[in-house]
Amino acid sequence: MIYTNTKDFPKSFLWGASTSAYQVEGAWNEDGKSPSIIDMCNHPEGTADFKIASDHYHRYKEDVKLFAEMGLKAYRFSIAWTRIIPYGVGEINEKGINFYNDLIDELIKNNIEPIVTMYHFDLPYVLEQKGGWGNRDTINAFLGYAKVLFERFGSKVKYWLTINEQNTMILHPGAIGTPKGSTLPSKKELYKQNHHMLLAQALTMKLCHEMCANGKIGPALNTTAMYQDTSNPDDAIAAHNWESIRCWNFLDVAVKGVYNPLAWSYLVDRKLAPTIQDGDMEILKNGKPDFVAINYYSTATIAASKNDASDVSARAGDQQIMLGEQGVYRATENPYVGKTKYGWVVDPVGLRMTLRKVYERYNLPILITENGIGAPDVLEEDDIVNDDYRIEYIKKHLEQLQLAITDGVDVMGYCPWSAIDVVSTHQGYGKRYGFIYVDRDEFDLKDLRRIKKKSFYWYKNVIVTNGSDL
Ligand code: BGP
Repeated sequence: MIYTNTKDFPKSFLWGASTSAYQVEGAWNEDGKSPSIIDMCNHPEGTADFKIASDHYHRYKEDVKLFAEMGLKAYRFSIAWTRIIPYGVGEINEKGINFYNDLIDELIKNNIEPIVTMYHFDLPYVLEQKGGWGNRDTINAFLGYAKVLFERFGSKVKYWLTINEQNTMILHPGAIGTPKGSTLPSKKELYKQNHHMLLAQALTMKLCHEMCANGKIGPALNTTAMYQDTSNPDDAIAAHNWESIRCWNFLDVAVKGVYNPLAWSYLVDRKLAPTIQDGDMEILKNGKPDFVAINYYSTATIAASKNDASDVSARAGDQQIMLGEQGVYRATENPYVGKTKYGWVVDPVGLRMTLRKVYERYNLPILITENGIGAPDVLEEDDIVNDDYRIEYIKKHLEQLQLAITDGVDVMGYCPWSAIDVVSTHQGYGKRYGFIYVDRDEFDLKDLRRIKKKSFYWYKNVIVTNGSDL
């Protein structure tokens, strides 16, 4: 659809940016924090670990000041469960509470709306040792943690995200890593974990509405539209399979409280379906989100399976390298889209497509909680970082976002990844996403100085003009 006029970004649009605790904070074992599964994982050789990260734990005031200077209206960050309840259940660590209280106060003082992710890949290691998400007790442990968050921060935080990219954790467990000495769980085990996370999420959404009068809560999945490779009807069925298994299987449960029927048939046929206990479906039905958050990076292009081993993609460890599965679908190349240096598809129009599909399917406001380009940024003389490719990437995505708004999609805000440079989930510090450069290398921590990139100034102007000057 080509419009004669595009709609403006809404006045209340949440212009934001994102990070997550383990990728930005550092201080991995300070002030009573216990290790999470992330802290206990092997890191790919040659890449930084998360122990110091961007040292935000010690520099959050300076960082928030920079966020305010950039004009951010919202900041999406995650709270580390391991700082709040180091043993996973029971005793509360007041030092952890204080850190997030101070951070939230600092944001509010600077007119920045805090958007809190409750769980971003970092399960307390003590719970992992008891079976992690495969153990049903973890549902109650999560609910106990959620209760503490709502009690302590509920009067100040309006927007909550339950679990970040549950579909990444289930479909690409290798991207998050596994604690040293353990192997990747089987698919059957992963779908059991998935069911437990879905129950925890539904109970948490209900609890949020009971405890926080103004609270708004939603899931934050990695959601992307797909294209079928050709007009071959078999490609169309395969692409539909992919979409149902990768996206709707997670979102349908989160929003409608039911498993996606196509994905469920696949799970049953492959003997992967989780055991549903009495009362589970009711729990899922009673958890209702107020909005849907999406992390969007790439689209997939899908062809019919050849039903042999060649269906399975080689780079299964990466969350945006689309997977194939024998007898279900295979991923193919799309000649109409670009790619980042790391092989992630760049497809701004795909964002519009994704927003249209999600809105039409669920009719809930949408918050974009991640989108961005990872690149090996270079710090030039006189503290300059010329990240024109980032400006180009975000500009094109915002143009499509505006078209989606014109299409009638209710988009609440845009929080690109990332507010400041952070450690990549599995590709170290060389792969940067931030508007603010952090002066450190993979292993040389240098002075961790903060430097505004070119994109910082550009995004500031976008915000100040409420998106009218992209
Ligand atoms: C998402 C994660 C983020 C972040 C981002 C970029 O899947 O939610 O935590 O890491 O991807 O990914 P990467 O760091 O692997 O480039």
